[in-house]
Amino acid sequence: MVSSYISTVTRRWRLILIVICVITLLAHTGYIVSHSLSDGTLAPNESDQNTVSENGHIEISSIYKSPTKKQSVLHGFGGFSSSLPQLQYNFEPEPAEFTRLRETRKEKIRQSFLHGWHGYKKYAFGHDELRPLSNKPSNPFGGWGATMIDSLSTLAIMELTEEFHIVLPRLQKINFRINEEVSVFESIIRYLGGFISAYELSERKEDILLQKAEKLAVALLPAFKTPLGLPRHKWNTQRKTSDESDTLIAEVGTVQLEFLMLSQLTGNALYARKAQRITNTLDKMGYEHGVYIKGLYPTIINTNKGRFKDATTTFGAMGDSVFEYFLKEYLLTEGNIPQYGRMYLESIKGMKQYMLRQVPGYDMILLPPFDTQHLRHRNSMDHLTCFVPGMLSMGAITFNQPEDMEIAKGLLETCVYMYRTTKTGLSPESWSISKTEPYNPLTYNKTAEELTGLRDWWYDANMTNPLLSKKTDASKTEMKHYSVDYKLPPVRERPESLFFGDPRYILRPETIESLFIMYRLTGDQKYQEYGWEIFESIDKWCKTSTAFAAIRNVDRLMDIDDITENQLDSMESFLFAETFKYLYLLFSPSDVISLDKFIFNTEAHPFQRRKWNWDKFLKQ
Ligand code: DMJ
Repeated sequence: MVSSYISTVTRRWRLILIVICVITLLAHTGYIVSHSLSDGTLAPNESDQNTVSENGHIEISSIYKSPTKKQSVLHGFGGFSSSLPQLQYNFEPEPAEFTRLRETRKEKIRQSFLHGWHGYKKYAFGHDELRPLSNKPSNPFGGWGATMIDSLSTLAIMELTEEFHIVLPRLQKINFRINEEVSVFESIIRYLGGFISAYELSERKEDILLQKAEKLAVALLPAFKTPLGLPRHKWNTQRKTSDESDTLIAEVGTVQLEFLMLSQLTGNALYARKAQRITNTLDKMGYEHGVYIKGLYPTIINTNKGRFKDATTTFGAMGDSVFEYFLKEYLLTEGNIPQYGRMYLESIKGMKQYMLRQVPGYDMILLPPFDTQHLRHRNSMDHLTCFVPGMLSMGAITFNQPEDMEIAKGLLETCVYMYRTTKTGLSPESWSISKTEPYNPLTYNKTAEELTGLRDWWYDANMTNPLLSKKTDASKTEMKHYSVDYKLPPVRERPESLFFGDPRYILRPETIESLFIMYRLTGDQKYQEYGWEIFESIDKWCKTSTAFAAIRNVDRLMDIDDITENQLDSMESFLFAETFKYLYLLFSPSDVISLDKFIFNTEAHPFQRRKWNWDKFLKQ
């Protein structure tokens, strides 16, 4: 009895020992990996190790390997180094006094973010938005808590860990099946992008974030069941219906990053393939679909026919992020799918050839909407277009197109000018300049005297080229790096032909986004200083007793006591997702969310760049 008992026990122990040995062996060979890696490290040579099963599911175990070195997730994957050209400037070590200034500014931005966040938590937690004057909640995005979810990646970046964890238990309650039409685009960029980014920034520890991301994607997928896979504009996730068959080019071209990421993280290739189908559809479009100029997609598209209903291309409202995503898909996938880079370059070529305008005598470049059928430009530009300088500058380095960097700088000067020239220091939603001419690098940013001088010099062999003499224009100042008493040049008088179309400032981020990117790419302190001025104006004019409000008219100077009269009872969630995040990063050390390690979705949710066999995965 006793001996048989002992031998049973011994056998059991042997079995346990064998199991332990097998587990250890598998862990060493990289076969066992959990979702909760401590530092989010992706094995440096993982691109050779992915396996895709027949049903399109990737073996998750083959994607991640045990980390070798503990590193903050804000610095990216330990082993990842891109094989594409380096984007960020090689920053020199900062002098201590500059670090103090930068950190003080960063902390002020964080405090302002917290002011708004606490107001939202107190009066509207779990709702989409807080109305910052009446302190009532509002729910324009399905009521799933847009501000709460849009804020997650910013909370992680600002290292507000406790606040981040306050949100997580609320996520369980969200039901994505509701009898209401929601915007497919907004749900993808704010919610899906927000969940995925937060999951990564939680070091892939908080599985609830990935689960919610997938649940939302599954609820939205039926909206993609159209003849060419183009998603509907709005979708009722309960009834699985939509009242509209037309949508916008930005809306069909702004799902790719999120769906590629979701597939990569879940191992389910379905999402990435849905996204790729849209990209392939766009890629094949020509005259018969209403595309008159290669790469310049018009705005309104019918999802049943896959044909455009107008001929106007814009890099602003309704068009913007389709162009942004071509480049970012290329960066996310490490150039593994050349199609993305080609489509980006085709669009930029068309834009440069047809759409850019310059303002005589100023360093401003305008990018107005353009009628691709009749080759006619408009005079207007909107704030949304101000993401373009950031995109173009990254594309300039990625594809070695130095001219694009100059254009990016000129466009950014226009966007910044719209802030600096108003009474509040905030930019209007849109503006128009009637006196412009086609952009020409030979005459761009030359004063009337310089141009006359050039003409005279051309005819007079004894004269010296006036451009070789010293520039006096204040805007053409030298690049500075770490000055603690930097003075921006005074703003120039408005050209007579400049008018504000929509004088509101609705807390938009695009100019700050471009300032952040341009600063990280050039190291030019001017961009930080511009950003600081904008932050001070937001803090002065938009702050309410509980949060931040949009502004009715940026060119109205109010007595500081009557400030609310010029405020609107609205605070979009992108204030937390984008505006404060880009400001904070503008004053963070340059290796925090480095652009060589991360790309941002269009709602500023960072995704880690990675090496992976995307092409093989999509072909399965
Ligand atoms: C954001 O929701 C996104 O950036 C989107 O691409 C367009 N604009 C708003 C912020 O202005």
